[in-house]
Parts: sequence; C-alpha cells; structure tokens
Amino acid sequence: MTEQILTLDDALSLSERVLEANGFSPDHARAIARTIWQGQRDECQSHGLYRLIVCTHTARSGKVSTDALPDITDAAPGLVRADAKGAYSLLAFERGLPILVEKTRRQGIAALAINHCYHFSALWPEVEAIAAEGLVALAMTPSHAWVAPYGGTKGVFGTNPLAFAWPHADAPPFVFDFATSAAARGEIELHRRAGKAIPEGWAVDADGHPTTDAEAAMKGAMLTFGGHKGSALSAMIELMAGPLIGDFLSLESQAYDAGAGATPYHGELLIAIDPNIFMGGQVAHHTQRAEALFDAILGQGARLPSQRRYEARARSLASGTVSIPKALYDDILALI
Ligand code: NDP
Ligand code: PYC
Repeated sequence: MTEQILTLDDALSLSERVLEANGFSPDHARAIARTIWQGQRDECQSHGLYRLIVCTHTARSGKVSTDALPDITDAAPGLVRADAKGAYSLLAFERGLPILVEKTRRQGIAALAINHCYHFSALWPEVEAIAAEGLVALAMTPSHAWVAPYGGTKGVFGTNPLAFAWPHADAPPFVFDFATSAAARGEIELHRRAGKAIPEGWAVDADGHPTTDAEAAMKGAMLTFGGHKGSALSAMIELMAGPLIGDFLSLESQAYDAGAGATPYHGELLIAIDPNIFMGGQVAHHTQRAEALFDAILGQGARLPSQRRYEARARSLASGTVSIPKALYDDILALI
C-alpha cells in the first residue's frame, strides 16, 4: 500500500483546515484536530487522521453542532457536569478538566460527566491529561449498539471503551485504553477500506453466523472481548456513562442516529482520584509498592499497555513525521 508522509505540523494544520472547511468553529476545530493529531502521532490508525472522514460526515449530516460552547456546572462537591450541547466532546472535556482537578485535589475523588456530546475519540489523551496532574484516572463511554451481548447475536452495547491511567512522577503514566468489543469499530472500518478480512472472533453476520468479512460484520454484530466478562464490563459502562449521568444508552444513540451513520451521541464519565489523599501519610511507601508491580510485569519480559504507543510517539517526534495510506490522504484532501 502506498504511504503518504506528512510532517507533524502539516498533519495538525491539515486537520484544522478540513474541520474549519466543514463548518467547525476555530475552538472546536482546534480541540478535535489536536486529539486526532495525538492519535496519528501515537500510530493509533483507527483514531488518527482517518477520523477526519467520520467527523466531516457527521457535520455534513447536520447532526452535530459545529459551534456550541459547553455549559460547565458545579453540580455537587464531587461532580462537575459539562453539557456539550450537541457538539463534539473534546471542548467540553477541555473546559471541565480544571474544575475536575480542583475538586479531586480538595476531596480525594471527583467525577466529570460530559453530557449531550458526539464522541469519536480515543480515551487515552483524556486519562493522560488527568494523570499529568498527578491524579489516577478512569474514563468510559458508550457508542452505537453495534455489539452483541455474550450469548446473543444482535447489537445492544456500544464498543464501549474503558481507559485507566496511573501517574508516574518522572515518566509517562501507566495507561490502558481498550474497546470492550473484541476490536474497535474503527479497526473493522479500516479492514473494509483496505479490502482485508477481519480475524475470527470479532463479529457475526446479519444472520448471526461467524464472519471474517468486514462488510458483513458491519451489517451484523460485533462480539465482546473475553466472552461474558467483556459483556458484563460493557453493560457496566452503558449504566455508568448512560443512565447514571442522565444520558443515552448505545441503543438510544443508535435510534437517535436514525440511519445517518453519524458519530455516536451520548455521554462520557471520567473519575479522578488523588493518591496524595487516598494514600494517607504514606505516599512514598505505597508508590514504591506500585512500582514493584510494574517491575514484576516487565521482569518477565511482558510489556505494559501503552508501551507500543509511547514508542510510536517517540518515533514520530524524533522523525517529525507521520505516515498514512495515500488513499486515505487523497480522501482527506477531497473533504476541503
Ligand atoms: P487495542 O486492542 O489496540 O489496545 C488496547 C490496550 O491494550 C492498549 O492500551 C494497548 O497498548 C494494550 N495492549 C495491546 N497489546 C498489548 C500487549 N501485548 N501487552 C500489553 N498491553 C497491550 O485497542 P482497541 O482496538 O480496543 O481500542 C482502540 C482505541 O479505540 C482506544 O483508544 C479506544 O479509546 C478507542 N475507542 C473509542 C470509542 C469511542 O466510542 N470513542 C469506542 C471504541 C474504541 P498499546 O496502545 O501500547 O498497544
Ligand atoms: O472505533 O469503536 C470505535 C469507535 C466508536 C466511536 C468512536 N470510535
């Protein structure tokens, strides 16, 4: 496959240009472009520059507000609400974050509920931003009802990502961020674009039969990771980032979409914890015990989640470039 090399600066400015050309206000274009750029820099192909196609389609469908400014409310001592008012989630996160951090430092634990947002992004940039403040972070969100519950064959759950970050004083945080489906929907879309089969165990077709055909998978249902365990985690995410914060389930997001094929519309829940308060007077001792856990993992030759991503980040920053398929680059240019 022919590749197109872009400098990091060009990747960011191209993203902003595409978004602004499709009606996004400068504030939204900057917040969305930055997250897309971070994804491409870390070689997360499913949530990098490819997402410009998805965001543009969603804007052109008339579904998303391209300029609404979020309303930030101090809802309770442990809760800040950011109402995205039908826009993408990222500006709401950016504006809610300082209050989340301030509340967490004051009382040890706090949550940020983002409501009424379109959500396309990876969650690790958000948990990394919370960890950069020295806080432990957890984030989750539903999507569209593409994923069958364990034992079923029809979509009920979203691909429902769960992300966690544990801060380190002098190094990037320990982070994992995964869809609770066997793979992210974006991965299946990329397989379809490339005309490649998907691995077994990712999806069933519309008749409920296992399939490795990406097109058939998108018309059928995706499967959860880890069987009944991923299914239960996915249900938890529906509940915590749906009804608990007064927002849509993935089934409701899908119904609201009404066939437009837009980005899912729902809420997101982020929880932050201050180790300085939770660890009492023994921060150094407990932090050292946490480090022993990471050493025990690495000592066996196993790798930590995000290690691949941090290595990709270092590579991109050293070369000053990112690389995407030429066909994707051409499709992105056609959006302007
Ligand atoms: P992956 O399966 O690629 O990776 C999941 C996590 O596991 C990553 O933290 C990854 O680290 C880690 N990992 C992978 N292999 C190993 C290994 N061998 N040892 C240790 N850790 C490992 O992610 P998904 O396809 O499930 O999700 C991709 C992205 O899609 C996520 O960022 C997610 O937030 C996003 N997404 C967003 C949705 C939304 O609604 N907004 C919906 C669904 C997904 P590393 O990155 O270093 O490989
Ligand atoms: O890749 O599953 C996915 C996804 C859904 C919404 C944004 N990304």
